[in-house]
Amino acid sequence: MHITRGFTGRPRGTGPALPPGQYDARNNWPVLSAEVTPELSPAEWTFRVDGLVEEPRTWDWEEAHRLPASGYEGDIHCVTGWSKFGVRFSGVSLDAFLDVVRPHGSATHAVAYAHTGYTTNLPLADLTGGRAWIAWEYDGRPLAPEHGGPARLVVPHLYFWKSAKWIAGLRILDHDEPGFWESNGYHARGNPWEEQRYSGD
Ligand SMILES: Nc1nc2c(c(=O)[nH]1)N[C@H]1C(S)=C(S)[C@@H](COP(=O)(O)O)O[C@H]1N2
Ligand SMILES: [Mo]
Repeated sequence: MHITRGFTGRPRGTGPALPPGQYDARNNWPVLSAEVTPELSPAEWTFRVDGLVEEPRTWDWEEAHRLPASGYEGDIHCVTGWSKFGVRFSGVSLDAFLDVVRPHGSATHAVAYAHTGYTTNLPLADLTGGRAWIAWEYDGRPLAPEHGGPARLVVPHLYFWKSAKWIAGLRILDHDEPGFWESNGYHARGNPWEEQRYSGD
């Protein structure tokens, strides 16, 4: 399996680094959900990519697992202030899904949506280049339902609200369209290193 190691601005040999205004959650992994955790089995889970693409497509659990395995080992940062060092997610790189559907040249953004209705917007450039995953394992075990299992989006270089739990799909667009938190005052992109917490930051 291909593992990308995060190098989120961490100076070599000095141990983990925190983005501005963040603290180390250590062994804690807080659960942050706007919704009630859904009962969603792998057999019921699907992932769809449509919008401005050549071939819109839906993958079920088995089909998604036939794509090349890929994962992320590194840090995650929540806008409420906690960061977690050295987490390990595995699944499939979003590049593998996007290679199949082939976004149009005019595509610039995406809205990720969950099986529960949660939405979040991202520039397409933040979802490509081996920086975003559909993940179903955490630390080598099935992802817990409260953390987005059976599968969630993981975009670790942005604040973790972009990493939609219970991911259902991506709509590819030629413009930016605010999702749930972004419509409620949060930043359109959410880069923790530039402390893009709220719109206007
Ligand atoms: N579907 C869904 N995904 C979501 C959220 C949510 O409320 N619903 N919260 C976001 C926020 S604010 C964060 S910090 C992370 C939290 O993930 P965790 O609960 O696994 O720590 O999920 C993100 N993805
Ligand atoms: Mo968050």
